[in-house]
Amino acid sequence: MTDFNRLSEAVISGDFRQAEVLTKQMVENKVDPLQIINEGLIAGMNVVAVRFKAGDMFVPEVMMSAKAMSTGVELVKPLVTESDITSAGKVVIGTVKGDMHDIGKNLVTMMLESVGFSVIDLGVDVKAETFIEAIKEHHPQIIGISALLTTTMLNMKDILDILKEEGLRDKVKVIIGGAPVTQEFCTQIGADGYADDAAEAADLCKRLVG
Ligand code: B1M
Repeated sequence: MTDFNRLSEAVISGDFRQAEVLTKQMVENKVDPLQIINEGLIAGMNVVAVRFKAGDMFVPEVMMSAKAMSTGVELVKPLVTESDITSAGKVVIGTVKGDMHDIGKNLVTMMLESVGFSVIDLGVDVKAETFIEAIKEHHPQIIGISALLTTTMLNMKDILDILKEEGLRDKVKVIIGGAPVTQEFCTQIGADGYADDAAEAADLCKRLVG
């Protein structure tokens, strides 16, 4: 079994202490931080996703897996975001109203910071009005909205509507993402871009700020 497999197993079994020990060991052994995330932590979470869907894992167990994943990500984060690039731009990000999923959003945040964006993270269950207040306060070039539920992704449209009402739509680009979100949905609600994963989100933001 490779170290990546062991780390995936720790995520799957929700053993956050083991995830911490293994991630620390890999960091000390100078393993590429993005490989730790993709081949260890996300690989484990992908198995959790399949088992949750099949009814072989339940919410409390998935929460333990999420905790193990976040424990690993927090340890790797400083290495990925250790960058002396001056700010590439400002992004306000959050998970849409009604939705508590934050693992993907946190990875997108980390990836954006690693390519030099300064990111204001509004957290989860973020109301459209909160995005508006943040735009007025921080003047970002981009807002990023994440949704993991087919029900809550519909709330993304509310944010675009309220941006128009407030006369802010042409002042900020809007990007969206999350497991149920597609390019088709992005076009349908009139957002400026969709990204399939965190690395794509960083590329998209770079393109949008020109
Ligand atoms: Co939830 N959950 N969950 N869950 N959960 C899903 C999403 C689900 C698909 C599982 C399933 O049944 N198959 C399902 C939704 C079904 C649907 O809508 N059709 C579901 C459900 C039903 C629920 C509850 C309703 C369960 C319940 O209570 N009965 C409940 C809802 C709570 C709420 O939000 N109101 C719930 C709760 C939870 C937990 C709390 C247990 C936990 C979340 C912990 C946390 O986030 N802190 C959880 C988890 C972990 C999952 C699964 C298993 C994994 C999600 C995840 O973290 N993936 C998920 C199954 C799945 O997604 N297939 C599931 C790993 C992460 C790295 O990927 O988030 O997709 P992802 O992010 C990717 C890309 O999507 C993209 O980049 C990321 C990195 O590459 N991306 C963006 C994400 N955001 C982006 C934004 C961008 C750009 C790219 O621009 C701004």
